[in-house]
Amino acid sequence: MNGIENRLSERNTRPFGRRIIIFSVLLSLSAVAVVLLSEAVAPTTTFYDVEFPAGEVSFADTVVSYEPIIYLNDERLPNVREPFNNPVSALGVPNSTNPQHPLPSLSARHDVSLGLGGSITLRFTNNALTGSGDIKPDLWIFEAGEKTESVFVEISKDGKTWQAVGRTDTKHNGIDIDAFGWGPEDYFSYIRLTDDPEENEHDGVLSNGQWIGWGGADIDAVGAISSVSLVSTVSHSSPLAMPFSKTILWIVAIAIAAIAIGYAIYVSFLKPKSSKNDF
Ligand SMILES: [Ca+2]
Ligand SMILES: [Ca+2]
Ligand SMILES: [Ca+2]
Repeated sequence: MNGIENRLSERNTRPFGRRIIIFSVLLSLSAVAVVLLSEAVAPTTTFYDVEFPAGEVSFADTVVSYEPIIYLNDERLPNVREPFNNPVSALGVPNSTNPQHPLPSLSARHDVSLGLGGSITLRFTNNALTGSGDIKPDLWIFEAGEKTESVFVEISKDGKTWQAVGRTDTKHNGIDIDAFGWGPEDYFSYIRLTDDPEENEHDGVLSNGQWIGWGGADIDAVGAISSVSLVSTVSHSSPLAMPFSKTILWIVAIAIAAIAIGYAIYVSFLKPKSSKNDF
């Protein structure tokens, strides 16, 4: 009998060790799945009442070129000056103005001036602009200041071939790319904004010896409301956040979590009481 008991004991001991390992692996996989999901299903972010379903990833990531048009204005000073000639200010989420204080102190400004007729080209690297399939705006230009200074908007898939998608104005900071024949199957990584020189803009405003305005549109941020995340910063056409990929990810995550929870319940409550030999 002792031989049989020993064999039973051995058999119970080994599975318990394996169970611990299996349970740990399942828990780890669940954690990985949750992290992947949190990446794939980013929380909606709202700026100035404009919703960005993909969150902060929606905004432009790098500067391709900055070509301001700079000249001496009536005060014999450059119409675009430091620190409003730093194109990096146009990247990331809006951070230069707020709805209550459209013109905060200069030290709180983080926007870049184009100068009359100047332009800036930005690139989305961890996301791409796409269409919504309807008339809702897909792109939003955050322009600093009390009133929007107009820019012409062009978008590109490869940074070489450009497509005009309209112009912003005082009432419209949003651009609907579906209206120009594009849709949810199109992915754009580049955007070029060119100040409309015909608009009745100032070329720099001096008040009581203090500069309070700069020439042309002042770009704070550029965000894709209709945005897809990209697997690679190199690829322009491999969106991870396709509905199909998300669904698969959800199914895998839920399945792993269910197995882990089921196993925990089994080990804790349903396992035969002989398990005390396991220790
Ligand atoms: Ca981005
Ligand atoms: Ca649209
Ligand atoms: Ca900014």
